[in-house]
Amino acid sequence: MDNLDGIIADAKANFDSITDLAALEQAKARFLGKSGALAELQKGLGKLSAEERPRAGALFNNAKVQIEALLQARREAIAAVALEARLAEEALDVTLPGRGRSRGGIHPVIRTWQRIEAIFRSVGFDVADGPEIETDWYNFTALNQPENHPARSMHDTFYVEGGLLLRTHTSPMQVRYARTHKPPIKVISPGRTYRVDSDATHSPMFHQVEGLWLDENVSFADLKGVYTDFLRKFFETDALQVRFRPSFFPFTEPSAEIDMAFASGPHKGRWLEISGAGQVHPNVVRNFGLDPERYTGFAFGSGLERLTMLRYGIDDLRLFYDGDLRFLRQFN
Ligand code: 2NM
Repeated sequence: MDNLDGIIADAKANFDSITDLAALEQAKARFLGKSGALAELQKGLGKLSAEERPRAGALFNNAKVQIEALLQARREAIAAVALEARLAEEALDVTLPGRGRSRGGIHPVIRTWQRIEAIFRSVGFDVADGPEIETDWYNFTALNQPENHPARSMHDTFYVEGGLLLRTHTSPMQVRYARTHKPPIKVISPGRTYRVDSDATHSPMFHQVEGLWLDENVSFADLKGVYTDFLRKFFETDALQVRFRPSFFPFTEPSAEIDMAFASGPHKGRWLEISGAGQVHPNVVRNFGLDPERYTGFAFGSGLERLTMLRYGIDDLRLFYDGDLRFLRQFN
């Protein structure tokens, strides 16, 4: 029993020299384990006389409690050091500036789309929507396109499975709209369109907006008024000229090409082709489910890319599809 203080001092020195928990558990075995220093002493307790035993037993238990307390204190000290190290390592400097977020923008062609919608809504037009994958009937037949027309060929139209195709213009949306609404029909149909065509001035996917006004007594004169008014609002100038040249489309008769000329700027005084248009063909009105003797009207179709290029002074169509942020950021 005289050894107890020595064993306690040994245990403390030993524990304090240890810096990791696994090694500490091994040290515990050396002092408190089955064949540890205390266990050896415990064997000796039995040999003591009945008078000596209680005092020795009390001393022994006291030593054991002390060693266990030392062990626990050391465990906590090691854990505290580990926690400090972790806190130091994982410390966040909340005063550092953030990475920041760049703001997305609306693509210039879509800005044009939105502006056109607003302009036509302001004069009473509705906006149609419809599928980009169409049937032959909505894309061609309903629009008076002959069965043998070259636009129907695989050189010009993307065909997909199931006899369907990617719409080559936005008119099928107008056919769908006209067949489900009663006159007066006053609607525009902006959207994506697809044609087998790809070079510096043609993209296989491009955007169109078409307009349709059908009612009793709607005439070619109304087309001139509505479209000229649209151009002046879109380009924000009344000083632009508009002219109509005879043309041909299967879905209109008579048909016209619409040209415009700016009074100033880089295009000043030059006639620019801006749209196709015409009086809706009686066969098409019939396919709308309406009587062409009673209902007449006009339709037009314009390219959104072309309108956008003229409005912003963009000289290369391909800039719209390259996704170059230096270009796109200029429209934010
Ligand atoms: C154009 C030119 C002329 C047109 C015709 C129709 C419909 F559905 F009413 F028949 N929508 N759009 C049309 C007419 C389109 O694009 C150059």
